[in-house]
Amino acid sequence: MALYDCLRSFSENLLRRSELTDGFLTARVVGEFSAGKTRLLSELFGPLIPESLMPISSLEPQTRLQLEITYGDVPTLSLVEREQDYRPARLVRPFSCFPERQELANFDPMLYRLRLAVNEPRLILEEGDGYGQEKQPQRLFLIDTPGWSSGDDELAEQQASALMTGYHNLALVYVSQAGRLDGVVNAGHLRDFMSALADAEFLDQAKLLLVVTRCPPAEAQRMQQLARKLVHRLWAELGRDEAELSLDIFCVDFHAMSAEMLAQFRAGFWRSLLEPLKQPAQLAGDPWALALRRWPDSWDLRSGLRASAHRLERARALLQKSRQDDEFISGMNMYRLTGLENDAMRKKVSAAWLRQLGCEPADLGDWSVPALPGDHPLSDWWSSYWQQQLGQTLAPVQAFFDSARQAIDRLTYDVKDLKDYLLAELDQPHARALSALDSSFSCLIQTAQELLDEPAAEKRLATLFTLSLLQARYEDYYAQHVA
Ligand SMILES: Nc1nc2c(ncn2[C@@H]2O[C@H](COP(=O)(O)OP(=O)(O)OP(=O)(O)O)[C@@H](O)[C@H]2O)c(=O)[nH]1
Ligand SMILES: [Mg+2]
Repeated sequence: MALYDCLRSFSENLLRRSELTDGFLTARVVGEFSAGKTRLLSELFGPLIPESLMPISSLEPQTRLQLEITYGDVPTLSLVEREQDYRPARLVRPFSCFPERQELANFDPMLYRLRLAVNEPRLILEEGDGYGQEKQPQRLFLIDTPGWSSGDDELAEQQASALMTGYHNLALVYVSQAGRLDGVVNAGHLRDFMSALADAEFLDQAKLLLVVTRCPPAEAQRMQQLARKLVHRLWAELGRDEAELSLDIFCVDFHAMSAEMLAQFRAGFWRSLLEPLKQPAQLAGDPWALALRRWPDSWDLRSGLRASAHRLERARALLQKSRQDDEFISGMNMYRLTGLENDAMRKKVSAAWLRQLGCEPADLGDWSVPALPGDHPLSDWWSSYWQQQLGQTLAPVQAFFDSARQAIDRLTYDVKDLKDYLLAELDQPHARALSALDSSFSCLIQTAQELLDEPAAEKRLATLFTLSLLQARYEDYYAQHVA
């Protein structure tokens, strides 16, 4: 039960995501009104967004405040005050369903945002946002921005331009309807956008994901080429080199997409978006594995495993050297001690003993098991299980060597036969020490040495836990049946 408690509290602590903070890194989704920006995000997250919180897409200018989508254990939608990507968010109010445009009319788009949290692990930057030095996990933000209006609302126009790029960009996503891509209004907007893109600060190099919506599948290839040419032309007009821009183009028609096509689009979009992070492909993998991979080297248990095995080996080797047949200190007898004072006699026997064992006196007194650093998430398990079990295994060994030292310290001329004397004093402690080394826990330590070559931290730990539970159950069972 004690072991179970240790493991349970460890697993709860390990998976607590309280350390997750807002990163500076963003990917903004930009384009004209009704281009399909909001629709793109809804399609991307699909069932992860509950029906009631699904952002509204319509044919009128719809999105008024920036909508930040980021990671949350459970889906929530709230209004937050947050002026810049690098400022902390202050919760203003939560929503139980997505608000209409008019409901947000009094909130300045430059100061307020909506925040939608979804349980999408790809929105966690496992290694941080690449801005600060720390490599703690942080939230990534995908931000839906208000579209450019048709040109008659100058204020909205200015705001849309101001919100085009973020402070620290992973990528920018530009969305356009296929039919409007080379239209006059959009061409002007795209030019403005490209110059903002050229000035923006990126994690890596400038990165653009261009999504062309309402594109019939038959047109997709031609549209790809056209869009690429257009973007490269505008980029060149800014005096920039093609090689300085990473560009991926997606031509889609969300209305006419099979489930398979949608899945393909999603996978391709995420791959392209997250590519600058250069994170391992199984980013959305097992949360235990991810958490364990962030452990500092000083938390690696392998040195403790090695040290434990080393203690056992030393104990075995010394016990073996300490007795040859019925003789504990070979080649020594009372005749060879004739004429010596008590002290000199004891010194001589002690020296012979140490010579036989091939060690220093200190080696026989130190059987302690190394502790884990105090902040180690397993320090509880280690001290109340591992150290305690290993301590039990080694205590009789320590007791044997203590008895030997005491027997030597009590030696006088009254002893007639040294061999008989030592046998009487040490036979039982020696037998107890040997049998203590033959324990289920020493078997565990021996078996666990095979884990030293296992590269995956999560496998090492899972196997170690399984072995420890097996060993504890065995001991419980054995103790009950002996009783
Ligand atoms: N047929 C078709 N309709 C689409 C496609 N993409 C978006 N739409 C529709 O176009 C309309 C506008 O899409 P939204 O996602 O609201 O556009 P938006 O860019 O967010 O617009 P604002 O928020 O006003 O800036 C919605 O009715 C969408 O369902 C597409 O690929 N094909
Ligand atoms: Mg929108």
